[in-house]
Amino acid sequence: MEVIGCIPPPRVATRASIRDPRSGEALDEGLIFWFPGPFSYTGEDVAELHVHGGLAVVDGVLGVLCGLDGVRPADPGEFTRRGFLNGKMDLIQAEGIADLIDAHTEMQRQQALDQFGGRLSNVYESWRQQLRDALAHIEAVIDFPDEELPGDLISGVRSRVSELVVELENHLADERRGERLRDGVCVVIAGPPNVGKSSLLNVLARRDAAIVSARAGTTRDVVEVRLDLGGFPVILADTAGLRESSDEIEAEGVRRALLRVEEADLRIVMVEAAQHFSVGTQIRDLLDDKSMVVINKIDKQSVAEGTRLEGCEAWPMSVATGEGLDSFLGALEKRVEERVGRGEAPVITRTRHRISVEECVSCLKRFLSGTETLKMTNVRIELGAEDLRLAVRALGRMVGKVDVEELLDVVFRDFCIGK
Ligand SMILES: Nc1nc2c(ncn2[C@@H]2O[C@H](COP(=O)(O)OP(=O)(O)OP(=O)(O)O)[C@@H](O)[C@H]2O)c(=O)[nH]1
Ligand SMILES: [Mg+2]
Repeated sequence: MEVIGCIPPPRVATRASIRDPRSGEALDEGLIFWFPGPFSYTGEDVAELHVHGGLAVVDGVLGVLCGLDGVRPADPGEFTRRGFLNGKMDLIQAEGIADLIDAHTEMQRQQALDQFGGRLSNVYESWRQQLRDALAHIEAVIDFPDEELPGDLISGVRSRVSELVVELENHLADERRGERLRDGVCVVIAGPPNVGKSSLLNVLARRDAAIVSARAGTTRDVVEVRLDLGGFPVILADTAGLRESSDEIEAEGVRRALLRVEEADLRIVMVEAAQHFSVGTQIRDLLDDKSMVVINKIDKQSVAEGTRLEGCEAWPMSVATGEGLDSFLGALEKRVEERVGRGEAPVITRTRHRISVEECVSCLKRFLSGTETLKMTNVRIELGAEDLRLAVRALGRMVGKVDVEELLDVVFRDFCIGK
């Protein structure tokens, strides 16, 4: 590969003629960036070629590059992995990059960018630092048993650890908001057959994702679409109409529908205006604080304003004419936001983090119960120190400060190639 001219100035877009060094054949007129280490994404010397996007150009340039000695295509996530190994970011930030690449909605993007920026890492790092200080105090008691150490040293550590347990438990009690925002909020449409569930899904998805027909019992499989609702990601599922059926396939559809209803973060329970007084117990049983009631087909029969079903607020609607749809959508958006909307503090975004924080809390609780008695034996203090060590380790694993090797494949497995 020959770039006409010499190495360009660092971090400046430089126009270049890109040629095959062996044949001299021109491959493209493009841009080249030179990022000398350590001020690059990976911390190493990096050159970036910006070429035209046509398949032939990309294939041609890659073909020539891969023919050069010591050059090979990167593995998925390899650039970020190198960046992590060279200390450019910690594991939590690397996961933020992966989430940023996968972000489909505004709120997902904000959360990922926040995580990449290091806010979550800072929280964990500050807890780890405090625990390391606590551990150092306990170790002082072990190392210098005969010295004049302040008598209330252990009780000071205990009260600090108790405060941390409260902070960590508050962090865990986030109703999985961060994870939900990353994965999408599961909203399920359920109700009797033929009330217009699939019609509503199609309107929200803006395409004919589910079959609609005047015959009751049309939908059997769960039909899923992904939506962006005011910046929040939603996985909306349409399900089979709930009724007793001797048809084996429809009965299986109903079984699947009930499973989905059970797992859902939110439920849209749809009934028909003409029958909303007479809905059976199976439908009424679906109504709780996760449910929103929609009374559809008000173009055929009107319903009184303020109508409720089993005490649940209801939205009268006609999917056919669009009446009532906007007001329902506004309310749905609000409910979704309540589930995943973020407060000031950064939240857990992955199960991996949750497991480490839980492990840390259980080590700290063991420390507290092991050091409860006023008369501390050496063995008790040693065991207490070990509990604190394990707690520090659990937090260290999160940012990638310990047990790094075993974590790398898990973290970088889902990355795309080129990052
Ligand atoms: N008049 C009127 N008809 C509607 C409305 N919404 C849906 N329909 C009609 O109602 C029938 C059933 O609609 P679907 O969307 O298939 O109903 P569903 O609840 O998915 O039915 P199943 O899959 O059988 O449980 C179709 O003929 C729709 O065109 C509405 O607001 N007004
Ligand atoms: Mg249907």
